[in-house]
Amino acid sequence: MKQSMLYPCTNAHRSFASLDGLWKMQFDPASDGITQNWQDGLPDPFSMPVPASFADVFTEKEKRDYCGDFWYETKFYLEADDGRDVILRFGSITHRATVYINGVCAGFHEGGFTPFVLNITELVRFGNRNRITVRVNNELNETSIPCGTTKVRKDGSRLAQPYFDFFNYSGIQRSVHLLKVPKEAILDYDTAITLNGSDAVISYQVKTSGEHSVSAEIFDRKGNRVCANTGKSGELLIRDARLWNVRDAYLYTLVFRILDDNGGEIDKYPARLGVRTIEVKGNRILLNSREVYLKGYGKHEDFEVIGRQFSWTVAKRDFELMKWTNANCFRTSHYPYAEEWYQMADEEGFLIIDEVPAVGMMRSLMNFAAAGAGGKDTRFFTADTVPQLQKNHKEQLEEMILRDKNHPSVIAFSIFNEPETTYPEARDYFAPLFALARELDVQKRPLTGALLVNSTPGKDTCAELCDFISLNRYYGWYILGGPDLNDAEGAFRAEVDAWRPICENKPLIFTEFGADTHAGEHKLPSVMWAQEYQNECYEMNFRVMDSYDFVKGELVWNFADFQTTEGIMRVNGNKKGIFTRNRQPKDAAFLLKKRWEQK
Ligand code: GCB
Repeated sequence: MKQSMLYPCTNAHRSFASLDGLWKMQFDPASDGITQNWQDGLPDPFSMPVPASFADVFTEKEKRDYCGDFWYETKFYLEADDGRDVILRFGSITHRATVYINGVCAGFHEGGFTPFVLNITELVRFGNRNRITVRVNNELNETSIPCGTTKVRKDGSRLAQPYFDFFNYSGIQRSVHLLKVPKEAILDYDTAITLNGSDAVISYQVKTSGEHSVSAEIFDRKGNRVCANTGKSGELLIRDARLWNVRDAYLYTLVFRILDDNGGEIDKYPARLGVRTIEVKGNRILLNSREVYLKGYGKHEDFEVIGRQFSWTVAKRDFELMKWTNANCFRTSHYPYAEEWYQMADEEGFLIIDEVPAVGMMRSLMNFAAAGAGGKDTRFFTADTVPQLQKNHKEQLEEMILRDKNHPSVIAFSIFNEPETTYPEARDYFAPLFALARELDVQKRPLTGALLVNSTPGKDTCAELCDFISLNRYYGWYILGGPDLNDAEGAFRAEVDAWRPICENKPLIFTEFGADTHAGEHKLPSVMWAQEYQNECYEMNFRVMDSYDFVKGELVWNFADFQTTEGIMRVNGNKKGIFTRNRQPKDAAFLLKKRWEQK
């Protein structure tokens, strides 16, 4: 295990301070900060909130679109040494970061959507002020997850050119914590759940950094202890277990303690436990052995001004809107979201398909365009960059699973979004990633990946790796939109017919479908971009989906309008939202609310 990803908590042994606030920042377009010793202090900084996506706070285009190296700096006071380790934890820095403590390099991390921790005990000055400097880089290339390229303009400035359809928000985008943890500490744990009649058996494994024994206890919501065991691994039996269910999310508390030889406590970590099982049987998805139909959204972490920064208030509004439309599920398209999203989903009883940032694995700007236009094969998985890409992909997958594996809300992992899967090298690339996920996830959740329009039976090489098939399909938009909607229906039916033999034994869900819609636009009869058309397009899609009993879920694209790179295909962002970017309903929200009430 690379690092402990446990979310910070406080108790008699552990404490943390938030380092969020106003930091200093400076762009480093010549990438010579290191040679100028910026790690010892930034020479000409401006102030910048942390966490934040820096882009949308600026009024100047070159700052918003800045691509390259940039630095952050802050200082913190550390009280006297109390014998515990001092750990610096970044919720995420996009996309790569080198961290310096008092001018000395403490570590490097690549991957913009997962936390990383650094043990800085040897680098800090106790009873003193300490400086953190971070050199960040937000360039995209074909080994980065997500993929893209970086263009150098005539004046030498760089511009991110994503192979994906969302703005390349970057910076220290999630919270920073300074933790104190005991030298002998709980590092990680796994749980796997089996239901036995009305009882539940929880097998657990705990990793610690020492040899002392571990105790495990489960408490119910009222604080009553319902079972206990000792040992770093074992089983816990909950009699008459209250299950965790969709919109009925009962959570127990699971407490691990490291005990010394006299029974004294060395460390303690409390976690929430939702008792639920998830499996695919034949072409059904079963939650607690009962079939569940997935209804909901592909989302983004995206909001006005704050970009990708997590906001409890925006997230709460999103959950309220999802509940209002009777949804039960969302996909974290196209990257792992801030940890707080999963905590809220655990509480609210929402199902999550958790996606690794493997998007843009096709040489095409904004990734939808080439496919929609019947685009050409780029043989992406035959390039020299592939071994390094796969290494990064594995690391991102491992970090996501390590971080999210104990959330009851997480019911599946998605290993990719719309790669070029139409030739055998793609399968060679993805098979080891699926194998890795199966090995790492003790709960053995179903695995999937969202397939692009040209990944059809006979052409696609990766669907067979998936436990359920996920299709992104834009019949009525990129394919046969507007006046051709009737033909779109026929073409869509023909494609779903072709999936039937595969789906005799595998569920099929739609992970994307929809139509760009301008919230202010109305037209009778309808035209593309008007609200009436968004409804008609959805009605057509639902007619088709309802005719196939192996279709087991529908996640519309997208929950809300979101920011993308500038371009002729986008009107200040992607407008396929069911809600506007500031979270007000378009007409389609009422259609979904009604449909999902009955579904
Ligand atoms: C897709 C992509 C998604 C895009 C969407 C669209 O297939 O997975 O990232 O935003 O299409 O709206 O074009």
